[in-house]
Amino acid sequence: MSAYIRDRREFLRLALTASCLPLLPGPGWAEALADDRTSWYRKAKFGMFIHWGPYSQASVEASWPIMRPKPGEITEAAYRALPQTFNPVKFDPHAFVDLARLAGQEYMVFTTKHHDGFCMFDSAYTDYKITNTPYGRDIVAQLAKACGEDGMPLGFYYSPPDMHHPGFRDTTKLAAENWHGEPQRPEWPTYLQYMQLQLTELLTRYGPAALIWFDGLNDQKKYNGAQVLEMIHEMQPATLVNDRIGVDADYETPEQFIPTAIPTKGIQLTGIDPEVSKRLKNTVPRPEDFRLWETCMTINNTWAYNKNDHEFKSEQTLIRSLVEVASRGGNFLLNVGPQPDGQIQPEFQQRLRAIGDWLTLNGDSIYDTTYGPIQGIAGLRTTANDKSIYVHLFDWPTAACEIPGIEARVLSARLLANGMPLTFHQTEGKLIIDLPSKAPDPNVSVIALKTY
Ligand code: FHN
Repeated sequence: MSAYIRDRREFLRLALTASCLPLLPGPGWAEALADDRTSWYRKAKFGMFIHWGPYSQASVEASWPIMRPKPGEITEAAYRALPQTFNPVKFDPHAFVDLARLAGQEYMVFTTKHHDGFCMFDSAYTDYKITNTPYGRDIVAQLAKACGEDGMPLGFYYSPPDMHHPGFRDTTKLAAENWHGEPQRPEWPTYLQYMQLQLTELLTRYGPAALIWFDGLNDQKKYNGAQVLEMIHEMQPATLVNDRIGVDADYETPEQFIPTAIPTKGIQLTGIDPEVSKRLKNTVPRPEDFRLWETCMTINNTWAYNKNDHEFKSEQTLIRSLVEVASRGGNFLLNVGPQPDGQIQPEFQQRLRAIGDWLTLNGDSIYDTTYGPIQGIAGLRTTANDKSIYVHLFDWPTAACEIPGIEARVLSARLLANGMPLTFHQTEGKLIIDLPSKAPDPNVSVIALKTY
């Protein structure tokens, strides 16, 4: 594990234990981070997304079976009955944290409430919750405690759409009829208040909330996002917020795709004009124009556990996706959907451990880096920090690697995985690096260029 990770984790562990978890951090803790709020996130680069709830018993996606029912799939009544049998007796929060650590994932985001409205925490404002199941215990509390003990930043996914609350929609109808929500109804303000009360529970009961991952779907302005942000930051100033409650907030969240250009402020990632995208594709923005962003992605095709989904991405695809994201300055939030018994399936574990093994040798080229100075060369990606440029090679060149456009003066070059020094020469902005015949890594090999 790179020195950077050890030191940072030590800082976090001290900061968190000194704050007498699970109570809120002591005075000054959050404020100390508040003025440098995104620093830990920019350094962490790689996180674990967790989609988990009673729906995992039915091998269906979270919430969508009642919002957009498909013939032959589970009925709304059967979906709503799932909590009655939910009993993940093998759930061990430390196992989730340990797997994230083995994968090299430096933060976690957990579904506290998905669109179906079921709460994986013991909310005082609803009976539709984990403590009213055969399992009976607060999952969020256990995960928060385990994360606090490990110094693992924990974020809360929270869905503003809520199919269960009568203020969000007329619940005498099937969700399929009004899942967008009905802000025109007089009951709507009661839902906004419910949402604020639950966010208050999440931000005052479970220790530091690294971030709130809203998932507002469409017409997000109806949630009064600016007011929600203000309330969040009154309780925890350091908590980051994503872009899915109708306000830009701290970072953008392309889902299941990696932007082809480095995101910049004012340019939307999705639906970008192809011409604009092409023009932006290989440009390297000024740091002040960069827009913080995070791609979230599944390992197979489903967010929730699905025993029938065997389309697992290969470890090479996942490692290269992490490199692709990091090379454009983004974070990579890779998802697991735990089984109904509380364990994470072996196919996910195997891939996550493989990514972790790669990061153990090459993590310095990902953690605490930003987008590299060279973009748009097939089979080659770059990341950078203040002292180095990291060249990621997807395909191993035969004798030498020729990189145009590196303006910084290169002081040394080495293979990151094994430290092997490399000879090179640099003329008119072109860098030519002599390479051994065999690639050090079958997935992505990294050359570290010291530039300062
Ligand atoms: O509808 C959800 C979906 O179930 C999943 O939670 C993803 C994760 O980002 N977000 C929404 C789809 O955009």
